[in-house]
Amino acid sequence: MSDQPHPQDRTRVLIPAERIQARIVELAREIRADLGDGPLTCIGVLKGSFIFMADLVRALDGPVRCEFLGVSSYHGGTRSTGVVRITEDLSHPIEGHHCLLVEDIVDTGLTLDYLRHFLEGRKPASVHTVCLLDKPGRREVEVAPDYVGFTIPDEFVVGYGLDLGEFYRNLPYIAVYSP
Ligand code: PRP
Ligand code: 7HP
Repeated sequence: MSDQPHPQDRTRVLIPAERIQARIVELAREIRADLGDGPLTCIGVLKGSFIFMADLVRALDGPVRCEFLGVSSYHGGTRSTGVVRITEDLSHPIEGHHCLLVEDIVDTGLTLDYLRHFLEGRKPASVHTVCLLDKPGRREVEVAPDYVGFTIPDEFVVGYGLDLGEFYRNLPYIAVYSP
């Protein structure tokens, strides 16, 4: 017997893979329409955004740099610890760059709020934010991502990069997890 969770046991599909892909194409168009076709530094927030980042940058036309920030605040559970920890810094300076912070989900908003200030301290030309999923019902700080893929209810979700205890990130869809 394996101790690995079986996705079908505890999950139900909320957003199928095809809807995610279609929405990402729309988001990429919106972002370029607003921000222009110049160089854009996309900053993926690890680990959760790695799949969204990979699909979004391939949908974006024009010159794109890819950077990553390692961040953790959930430490494996279903509740934010409220303490945002940077585990991996950017690999290059972003001074003067137009930046797009790429998040998988905005929940309490603590991570996005922290990272926005963190990046602004590096003197970029601009910082915009995009998240695939927004759970506005759970905000603890007032933050509003500039671009949102899907607004979702207050349920714990997994898949498409999002985890529970490091499992489920590989699901190609977003699913609600019920314990
Ligand atoms: C998740 C997610 C966001 C953050 C959002 O990261 O990827 O970065 O939580 O939550 P918040 O709005 O309540 O701050 P997590 O700490 O689970 O790390 P992970 O990306 O490595 O899974
Ligand atoms: C973080 C996070 N990780 C996975 N699923 C959720 O619903 C989450 N909210 N915040």
